[in-house]
Amino acid sequence: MKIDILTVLPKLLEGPFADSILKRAIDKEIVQVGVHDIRKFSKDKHQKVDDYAFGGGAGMVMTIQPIHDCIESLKAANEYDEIIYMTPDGEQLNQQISNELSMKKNIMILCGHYKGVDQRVRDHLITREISIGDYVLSGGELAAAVLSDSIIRLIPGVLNDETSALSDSFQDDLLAPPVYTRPADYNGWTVPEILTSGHLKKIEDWRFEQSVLRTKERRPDLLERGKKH
Ligand code: 6GU
Repeated sequence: MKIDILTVLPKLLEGPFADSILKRAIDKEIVQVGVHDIRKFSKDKHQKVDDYAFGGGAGMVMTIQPIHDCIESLKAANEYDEIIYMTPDGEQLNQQISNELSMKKNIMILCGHYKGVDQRVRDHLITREISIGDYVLSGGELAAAVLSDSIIRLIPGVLNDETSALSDSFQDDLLAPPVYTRPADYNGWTVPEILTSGHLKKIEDWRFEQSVLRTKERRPDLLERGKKH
């Protein structure tokens, strides 16, 4: 899979892919992540990528030309299943969307800045618009990193048994159960006895119970949606 991210602030996207699971996925060549600086495509003599909004009002708008040229240069080299625009007024990201996107071959992600991009980019070049929640970020870069992380970890071969995504919260509309590690007694704070009993079946049942309990307490809306329990 290839993920190409288009941004005016490429430095913001260095950190998230430089460590841990995402770095390993890139090193293993399971995913290729390209970060593309939109400014390099600007034909303006000062490499401008934004301009005042028609009709007035505060804030700058990202212009079409550099974005269009950047998208076209990538399209000339690869076929894309989706060209996603990160925007707070998009469809809200959830595990189902990440699952779906993790099965695609190539995706492009456009990060907005300032007051956003010229609407004609969204009308003519973008296939899907995604938000990561009801709050406003300064730009789409952190949201693009969140989206990429949630997708990449689901690609077969990225996680091993120990980090398996099957036991993640949300994967079956249930939150994950509590987890514990050594020591079994930390200054009188003990772990549930069942977990040190060695009874695998009982442990599995306990974990499922805890998952349901936790979901009922914290996210009853998930149980409504799942209608499984
Ligand atoms: Cl995708 N972009 C920005 N700028 N803010 C957001 C967002 C995206 N999702 C939630 N807030």
